[in-house]
Amino acid sequence: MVNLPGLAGTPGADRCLVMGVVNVTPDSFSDGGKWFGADTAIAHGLELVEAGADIVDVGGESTRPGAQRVSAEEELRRVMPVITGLVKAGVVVSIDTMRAQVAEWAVGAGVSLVNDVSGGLADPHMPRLVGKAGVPYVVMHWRGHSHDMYSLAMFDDVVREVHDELAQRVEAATAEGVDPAKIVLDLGLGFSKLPDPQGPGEHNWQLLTRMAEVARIGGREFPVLVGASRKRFLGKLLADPAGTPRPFAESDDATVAVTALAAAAGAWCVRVHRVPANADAVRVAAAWRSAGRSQGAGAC
Ligand code: PMM
Repeated sequence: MVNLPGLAGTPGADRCLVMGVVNVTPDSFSDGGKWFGADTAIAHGLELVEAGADIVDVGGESTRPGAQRVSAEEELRRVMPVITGLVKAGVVVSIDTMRAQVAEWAVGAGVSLVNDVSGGLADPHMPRLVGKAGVPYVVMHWRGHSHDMYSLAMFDDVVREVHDELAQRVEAATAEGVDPAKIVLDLGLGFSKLPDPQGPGEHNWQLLTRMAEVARIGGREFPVLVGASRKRFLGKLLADPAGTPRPFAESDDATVAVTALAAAAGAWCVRVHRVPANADAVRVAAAWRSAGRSQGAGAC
């Protein structure tokens, strides 16, 4: 396991980290099937590191809206050779899984972080396993499995409700032995959140712009991971005049814009499919924040 900056026992990060995505699935949201073979997936992971990724997130189960679950055996079959290959090459790897069984294998194989999009809700054994392993834990806001996630997208006040539901997950995880200093929160962009930029129920932008409020729980400011890359709410924002959403792979520039804004607002990490421009954007944001701080100091 590698210590990650900005989390317990490590020095503070001087910039937002970049997590590159390797989906070892035939059906993921924007890149399903592209990195399905182990060799291709490992090569892609190494390419992401070369391009500036600090962490490579490996997942073997698609969470796209409507996706059906795969078995734990199939999930493991997909991720095992990829994680083994990347860890052996010295890459800082995270496992994107909702299953304790998969996380347990991955931690044993040397991953540095467990990324659980269900925040411990999908598998009740997950928090205890993570607590025992002592690795950082990404707790994402989640209301249910992908096959019916939009029917769960009902909020009166999305910021308050996501905050309160994440607070419950933090409490449940810490009760099972997870060190709060190792918890990273994720807004769960696109997961049971409505994507229509004009609609009264638009959720993703409210969460992004009020990220700090969502992540302030019990007097502690938790680090935040932002997963906006290629999500539907960007495609909808960039729809053509006829209202046809921009295809996923053509929203990479918008992802970079979100990265710059989120990093400038203090995000701990961004999870992205195309790394190079995002790696530049977090450095721009770091310079922006640093100049802002020194000017603030000068004014006093
Ligand atoms: N989104 C996806 C998968 N894993 N993990 C975290 N922490 N946050 C996310 O927003 C997130 C995730 C779905 O996107 P993909 O299938 O395009 O990778």
